[in-house]
Amino acid sequence: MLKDKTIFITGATAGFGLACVKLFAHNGAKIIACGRRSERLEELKKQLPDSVHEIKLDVGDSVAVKKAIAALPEKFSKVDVLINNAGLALGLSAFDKQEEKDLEQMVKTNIMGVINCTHALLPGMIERNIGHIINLSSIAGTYPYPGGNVYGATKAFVTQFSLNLRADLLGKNIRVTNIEPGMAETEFSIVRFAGDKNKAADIYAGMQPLTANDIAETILWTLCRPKHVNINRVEIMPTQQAFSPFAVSRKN
Ligand code: NDP
Ligand code: 8X3
Repeated sequence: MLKDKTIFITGATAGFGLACVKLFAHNGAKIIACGRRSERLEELKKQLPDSVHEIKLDVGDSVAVKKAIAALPEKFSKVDVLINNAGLALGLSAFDKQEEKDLEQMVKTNIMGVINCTHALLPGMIERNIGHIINLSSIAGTYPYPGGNVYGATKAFVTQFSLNLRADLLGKNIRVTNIEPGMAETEFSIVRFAGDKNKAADIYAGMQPLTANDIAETILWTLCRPKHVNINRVEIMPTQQAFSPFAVSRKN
């Protein structure tokens, strides 16, 4: 289904990104897999030697992003699809209790990472008049929750950036899709709780969360729509997750 497509995936060492690498390679794509953990990237390359070009990359580093993209080998140099997936939440405390370095890291990765990769790859797509940008936002970018403060705001940026890109790209053969998942069991909560696996497991206790593969299959579906069809946004939740009434603080 993806034969002859070259797909640049950030955050390819775990979760949604890793599931995308495997599913898309299986469907015939060439993949540029990015992440900071080089041992995992090497393992991917070993598993999929013909399909994967791996790059150790921090997406928040704009110089490194430009350098890596300029140095792509010929076979992987014409990127058709960018999947801005790398991202993280750090902490679930009220804003005043959050660590400053964690707030900076979320902004750098979730916002600047998306800007850096898009800015570096979009000109090539415009020149070749073909492309598809898939951004990983979240339901946290639309619906507030306690402790979501900066993480949710970074995802609101991603959602609005996706829509604004669509406006800029009208008349060009470049599609933009914003993916907005709810609870999905990946390494996301382990990262959020600084490696505390028990705390992470509690988030998904007694319910069936989305899987990384649910998201990879959703992205594959958006990629495989006919060229004249742009899926603007996909909001996707576990059946066992829904909305609550507004919270109210009452006097006793
Ligand atoms: P994981 O923690 O499983 O994977 C995150 C990936 O991002 C890893 O490959 C990690 O690789 C990479 N990453 C993190 N920081 C950087 C960085 N600075 N530079 C490059 N790569 C980086 O999480 P998910 O797969 O669940 O999350 C993927 C995306 O989906 C994120 O943007 C997240 O916000 C979003 N999302 C997740 C949901 C969930 O419930 N799981 C729901 C909604 C959205 P490495 O550490 O090797 O750099
Ligand atoms: C991740 C989903 O609800 O934990 O973006 O914020 S949630």
